[in-house]
Amino acid sequence: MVENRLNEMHKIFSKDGEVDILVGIPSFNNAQTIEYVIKQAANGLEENFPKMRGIIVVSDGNSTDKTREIAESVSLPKNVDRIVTTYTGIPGKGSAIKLILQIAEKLNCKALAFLDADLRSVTSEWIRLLIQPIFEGVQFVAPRYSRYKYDGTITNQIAYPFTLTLFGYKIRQPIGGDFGLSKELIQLLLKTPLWNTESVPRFGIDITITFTALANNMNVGEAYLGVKVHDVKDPAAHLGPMFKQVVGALFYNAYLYENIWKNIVHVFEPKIFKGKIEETRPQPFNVNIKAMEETFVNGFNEKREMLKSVLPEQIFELLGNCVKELRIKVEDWAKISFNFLRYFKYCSQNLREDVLDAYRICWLGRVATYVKESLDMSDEEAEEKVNNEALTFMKLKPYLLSIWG
Ligand SMILES: Nc1nc2c(ncn2[C@@H]2O[C@H](COP(=O)(O)OP(=O)(O)O)[C@@H](O)[C@H]2O)c(=O)[nH]1
Ligand SMILES: [Mg+2]
Repeated sequence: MVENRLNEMHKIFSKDGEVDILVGIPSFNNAQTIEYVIKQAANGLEENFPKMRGIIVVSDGNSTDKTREIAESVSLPKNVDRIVTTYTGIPGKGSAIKLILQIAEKLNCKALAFLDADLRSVTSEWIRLLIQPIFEGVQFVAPRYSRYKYDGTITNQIAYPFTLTLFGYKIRQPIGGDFGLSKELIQLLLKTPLWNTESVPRFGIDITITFTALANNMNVGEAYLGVKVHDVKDPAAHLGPMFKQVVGALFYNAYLYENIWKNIVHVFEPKIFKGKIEETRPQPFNVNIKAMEETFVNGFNEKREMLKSVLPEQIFELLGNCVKELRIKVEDWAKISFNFLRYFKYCSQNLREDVLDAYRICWLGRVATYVKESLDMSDEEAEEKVNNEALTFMKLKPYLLSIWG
């Protein structure tokens, strides 16, 4: 069925020769922003790669607003084609991305950039910064943004420190979503066995892209894209399912590549690509410290028996003390996190959801601590704090290896 559709697309879009660059946009109810994102993508292809053939693919999750109609109607430059399509299978960002990867492979594209459909700060320069390095031999380009100190709470407390600990790579936004990919990475991703998990077809796709590139020792770079303005989410109110999908996928990737990361001890700095990006300050917003702390304390009490059975005794006690003090220091957070990673590997499928939810509750306790510790910090100072904390995780890698067995 998918194969038929892909063959059809191949017939239409390959008739005048090869498509060089594909810009893929997963969308779901983005009627407010999709036109702007497509226009910036099209301008980026026209301005920066005028001699190449580009195609914009919108892979939509059956939006109930006018996302697809708007996407079909945006006018495009001569060197840019378009496909607006819906994917089949598990509803989620990962399924949308998989269809884009399949189209890119079928059309034999040389480079692929992903852009989120809810972006308000994307410019045509983003396309140059995500794609040009691929033509220069980089195989994976991750984004780097200026973000408000309380934005990116899953990234700062989990995805970034784990990426650094496991692979030694300072990829600051491993789940940023706006990526540049080479042909080799597209092929590897299509082959990952993790499509069968419950999380990778959903929000677990971004960490899967990053870990697949790092585990396969690809040449990686970062593109500095300035401020990321998109639809913001409050950690206590909106990030429940997303947390479980991102972290579940991170854990699955960690098991898949354990024999690779076990041997990595050095820190690598990716090459950073910079361009004409306007410097503006990220918009501050409030997070609800009290709501996070309440969920942490109440959640710990509700899940006490389960936590006691899944965590080693000292770690359970350590967590109990954190609840009493309403504070999770970064060293403790690293140890708690490593124990969840280790436990999840052996736990039965029907317990996984509950274990991830318990880790989510701890994470809210950790985010509350981080927010309180950084109240008086500038974004730059908070950035330095996040970097130092990730290095603390990395220094505790021997502890992770000791409990891994
Ligand atoms: N096709 C499709 N796209 C999705 C789905 N969920 C999210 N997306 C898209 O994935 C991108 C990132 O989602 P978003 O909710 O902004 O997540 P965040 O920015 O990572 O917090 C956006 O372009 C969404 O439209 C889905 O179920 N199907
Ligand atoms: Mg978003």
